[in-house]
Amino acid sequence: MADRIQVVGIGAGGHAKILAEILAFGGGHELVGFTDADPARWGGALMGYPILGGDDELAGLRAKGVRAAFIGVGAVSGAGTRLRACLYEKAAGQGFEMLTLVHPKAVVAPSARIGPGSVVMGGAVLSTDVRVGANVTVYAGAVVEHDTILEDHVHLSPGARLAGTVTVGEGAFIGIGASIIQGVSVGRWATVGAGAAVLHNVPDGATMVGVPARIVSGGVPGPAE
Ligand code: JB3
Repeated sequence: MADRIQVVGIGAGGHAKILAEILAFGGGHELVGFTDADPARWGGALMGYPILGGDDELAGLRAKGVRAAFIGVGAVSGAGTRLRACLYEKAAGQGFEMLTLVHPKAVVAPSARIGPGSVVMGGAVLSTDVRVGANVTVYAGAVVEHDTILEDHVHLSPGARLAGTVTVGEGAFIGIGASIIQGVSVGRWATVGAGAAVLHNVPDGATMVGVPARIVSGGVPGPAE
């Protein structure tokens, strides 16, 4: 089908597989393949789609008419959201349309807004007047309640639960099953650990873990138990 929009995925691991499947639900796109940083994988395939080479291939793909891209890396060990942000800025700067992908079994309120390059996976809920920036990942089963703001490059892991009017700052990473009560602000590039119960604001760049959550790095540590 010549009129389908050609797409490249950037990164060819576990996260990318999920996005390839979500893309296929829509039917209006053709995934031409992936780039990957690991030369050992070049010439191989993921989900039946070719791994075309490294990110140096992107400019040539764009010139050949590949119009759109998604960031296929999730939380590659140690790189977190910063690598995703860097890849997003690079691809957008090369003129790729950064695809917004929403799984058909996600629940998205009509008043919610989702920015370019952001992904909402199956079973996730975005409630009334939620605002999602660019290149945000909302993993399966995450619940984002009314008026909450997810700034650019935020990552919500599976089953994270955010009450109403929470703000999650640029690039923050929220771990699997973490809960954040209403009105709390999570700072830019902060980390909330798996299963944490966040009752107070998280400073920029800090890591908060536990129930109730306490700062363990990057801010003023909480009192010892
Ligand atoms: O836990 C869940 C539900 N998902 C995890 C996700 C959030 O993070 C998942 O289980 C993994 O822990 C992780 O997924 P990701 O980022 O896809 O990791 P992995 O499966 O290890 O694959 C990463 C791929 O990205 C590898 O093939 C790397 O070589 C490649 N990569 C790393 N840096 C890159 C770059 N590819 C490109 N194109 N450019 C890079 O800079």
